[in-house]
Amino acid sequence: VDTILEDMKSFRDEIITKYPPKVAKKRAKSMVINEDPNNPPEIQANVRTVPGIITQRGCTYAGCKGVVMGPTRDIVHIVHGPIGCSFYAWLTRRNETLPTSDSDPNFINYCFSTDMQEKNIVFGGEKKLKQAIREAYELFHPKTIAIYTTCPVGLIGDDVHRAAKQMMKELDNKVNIFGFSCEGYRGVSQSAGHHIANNGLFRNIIEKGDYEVKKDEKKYRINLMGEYNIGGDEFEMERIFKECGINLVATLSGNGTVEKYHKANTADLNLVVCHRSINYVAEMMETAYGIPWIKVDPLGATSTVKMLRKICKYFDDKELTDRVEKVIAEEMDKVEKVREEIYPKTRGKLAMLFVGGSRAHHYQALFDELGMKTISAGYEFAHRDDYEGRRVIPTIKIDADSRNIEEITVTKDEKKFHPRKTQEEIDQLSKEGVDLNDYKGMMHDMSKGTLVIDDISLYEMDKLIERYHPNVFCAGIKEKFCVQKLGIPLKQLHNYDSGGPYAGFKGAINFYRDIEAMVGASIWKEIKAPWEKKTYAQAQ
Ligand code: CFN
Ligand code: HCA
Repeated sequence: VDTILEDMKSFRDEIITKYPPKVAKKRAKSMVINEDPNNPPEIQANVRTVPGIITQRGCTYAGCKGVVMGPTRDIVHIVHGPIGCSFYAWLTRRNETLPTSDSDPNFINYCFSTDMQEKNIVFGGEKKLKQAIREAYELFHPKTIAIYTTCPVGLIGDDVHRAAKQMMKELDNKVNIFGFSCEGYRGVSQSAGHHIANNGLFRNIIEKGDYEVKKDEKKYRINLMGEYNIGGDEFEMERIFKECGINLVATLSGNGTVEKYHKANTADLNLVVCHRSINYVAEMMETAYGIPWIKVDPLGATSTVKMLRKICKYFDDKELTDRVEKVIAEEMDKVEKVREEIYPKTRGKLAMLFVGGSRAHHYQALFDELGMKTISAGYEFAHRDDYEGRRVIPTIKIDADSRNIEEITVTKDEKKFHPRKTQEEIDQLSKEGVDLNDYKGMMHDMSKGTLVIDDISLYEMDKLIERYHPNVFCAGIKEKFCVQKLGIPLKQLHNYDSGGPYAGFKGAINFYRDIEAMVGASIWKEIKAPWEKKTYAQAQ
């Protein structure tokens, strides 16, 4: 490993020199050697992909509809646009749902779209959208309908917000209808879509919720934010919280319902799993209602333990702490038994992770537990703080880009300000050493000399693999078969292929087993990468 890390500097420089000068200048800033993990170097992130480069990124619509809003199962999500946009966001993310009864709504299995045609592009699609809303209401009687705009809708200028208002009136306000202007091209990646979704989620749902904690309601109330129940992760977390006596009020948005979101304001604490996608709502809830948020990471058994202890530290209650420690001891016993058996087979192997805006960081802990070394990693669309870990000043500024959303001015004096914790109390907790906000980034947790690449290109990925032959490469479906044709197994960290859950204790065990099977399979040696064949001609 040490030799690899020494070589990485020259590898980086070689890659950059292959690019035309202008491109090289841009890419150089996004490819950095993590020289001092305690004081990570600056990295360029959240900027436009150089046109012509093959990127891993998705679009703003994907971030808004697919990621943040999509998992809410009692909303009818209507995609206003050509059918492909809806089709390609139809269950591919493997966000699981589990209604509690037949009357508990679950619309996730449906794919709602206005299926815009050329005629609608020329003459406008608002009529078609309104008809779609009418039909969806008659067929499914949802309490909430959300509309998502795709690129062509933005280009022709359909006003989905006006359509939403008109339809609410037509349906006698029996259904809450609102729109998201999340056209794919609006931002440089999914990230802009997260922001747009957060603004709409806060304004149209959370703000309309309850603020009163009823007398008979249980204590230790938390919300789980930025947890989307991929492969059942949220179910495993629910299980752990239940064992510990921690009360989960709402999860945003895995297996989520508007009904639960309306109770979110009654929680004591917000746990933020994916900071990238939901930090805006977390900040707004802290500012508006005084509910503090902490970053947590349930990926990896040790991270899960840390998460649980962090929650205990916040509540500072012996009864809770004792119960949680008992759960930790029992669960870790089971985890360790499996880990000890697998560790000798995975120890010393190499991993690379290029995913999204949080998993490329969180999953490194699971590889650490297997004794595997992450030599290179990067996000698709994260921001500098996700890498460098610097504090972002809390702000309640609403993105002016999301049309029809005015600045929200919620003051602490307003009645709805969370009654149980004032800002002064929060400040006091913080002074007492309660780790309210943990602002470490990915680079803090990586070894010295590792190569960190933002928005990696296909070319850079190919070259990384050619030079360092990792034992496993972690990315998504677009990369999967390119990488496997090079003789390297690819683990999808988005949808877990068909596996999961990977969060929590049971998840860690699943992950250990799946990775062991991948890195231990001899079949990969049979696949020859192009450069291992005689006929391979290197492009200059
Ligand atoms: S579930 Fe999350 S954890 S929400 Fe985000 S940044 Fe995507 S859909 Mo794919 S797997 Fe990925 Fe993260 Fe947060 Fe998922 S790393 S790219 S937009 N993501
Ligand atoms: C998205 C969703 C995605 C894509 C996964 C992939 C997901 O960003 O549009 O590229 O394999 O997790 O489903 O990130």
